[in-house]
Amino acid sequence: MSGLAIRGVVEGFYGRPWTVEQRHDMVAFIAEFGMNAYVYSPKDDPYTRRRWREPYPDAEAAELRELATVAREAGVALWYGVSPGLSMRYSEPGDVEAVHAKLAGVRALGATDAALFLDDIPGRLQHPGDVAEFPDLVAAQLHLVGQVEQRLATEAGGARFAVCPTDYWGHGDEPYITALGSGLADGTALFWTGRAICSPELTASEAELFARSTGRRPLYWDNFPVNDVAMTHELHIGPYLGRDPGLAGTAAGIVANPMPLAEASKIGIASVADFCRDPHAFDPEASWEAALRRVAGSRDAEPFREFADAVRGSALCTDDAPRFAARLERFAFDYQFGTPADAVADLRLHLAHLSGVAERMGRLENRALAGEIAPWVAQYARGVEAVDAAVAALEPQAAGSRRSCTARRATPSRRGWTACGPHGCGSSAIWSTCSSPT
Ligand code: 14T
Repeated sequence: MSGLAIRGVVEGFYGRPWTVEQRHDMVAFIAEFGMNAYVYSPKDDPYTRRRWREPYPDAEAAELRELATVAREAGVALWYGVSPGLSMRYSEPGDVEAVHAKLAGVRALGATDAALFLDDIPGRLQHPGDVAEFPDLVAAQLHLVGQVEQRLATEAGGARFAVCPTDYWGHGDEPYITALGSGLADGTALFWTGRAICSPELTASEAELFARSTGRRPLYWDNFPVNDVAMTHELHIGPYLGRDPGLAGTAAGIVANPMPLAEASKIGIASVADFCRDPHAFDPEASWEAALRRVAGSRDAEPFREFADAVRGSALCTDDAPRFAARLERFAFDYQFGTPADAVADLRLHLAHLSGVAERMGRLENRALAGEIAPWVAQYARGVEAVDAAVAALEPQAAGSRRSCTARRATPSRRGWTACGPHGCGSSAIWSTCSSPT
């Protein structure tokens, strides 16, 4: 079964854009995973959006040229997306010309393909001249798109072109997207994020509906593993779930929008690449485990896997810490129906192990990864500590429920009970035979 035609990454998040080094490294990484597209359009590169009319100053131009070279050598197409929508006057020939000029400028720097990003702008025409000239936003946008299509055809023969709509998510048959899609040239691609901005699922039947109404297969802009805007407190290193293998025959491609954290994003990106290469063979959990190993390195793979278990959550994955949840479930059962003191001691041993995992995350071989995940590791360590404190508080009661300890319960000293716990006796095996007075 063949994979998706366009598969790659869109540097399209809000927040600090990646550095030149991170981009070069990412191009190599995605090429290794068989991806073929790097869409360049960081929301906070001033020259893509706020100051879209201005050409790149020399230093930034040199960086883009270098990126184009690195991409070309890796066999990755470099798409450049310009986002003029915040200040664009569709009725002004000068503004339309400025869009052409911007795209011609980056093409001269080596960008192979072009995109027009009309996302996250007002949903209605704002400038009086536009309101006077066009019946609605979509008519104005089609006027612009049509001219860009023509210019690219005459000036940049082989360049592909993609449009990101203003309404970029939903069912796919809403009036706006239907009108926009129907007005595009046949070869123009249309981005879509699915049923939501961050879609838990992308299905073949939704893609088919989109294709019927817009005249083209969706080019998915998959908002995974991105964690910008309202998600900055989340670290998205979980598995790539909910993508229908039927997309193989119904989508034009998928580009993943990552986190500003370039290194940690590689985990999600590797799985998006695995999916795109062969959607029917894709196994989310196996791909995820392989990605964790590839990014953390084999020396740290096991502890990193354990940390990552507690950080699986995203729009795609609501099952946040399945292994730990199962461990707590077992504890609850053992505490109630087994030997409470053993249950407490066993869990505390495991928690001690997890706090070792947290400590280990600070010493990862992949230093960039260690740096990026540090705030979440600190939170993880605090969580482990909090659970341990809660479980430790059960110790007197747990010990009290054991016949061998009842004698001592009559005259407990605080220190005595504590000494009987895992910090004192050391293990549940010792605990169960412990009878020494303290
Ligand atoms: F163009 C799109 F397909 C798209 O997703 N645009 C942005 C994107 O740059 C951003 O990284 C992503 C994830 O936050 O979502 C879009 O941006 C938003 C979405 C919101 F719901 C910005 C603000 C929002 F309130």
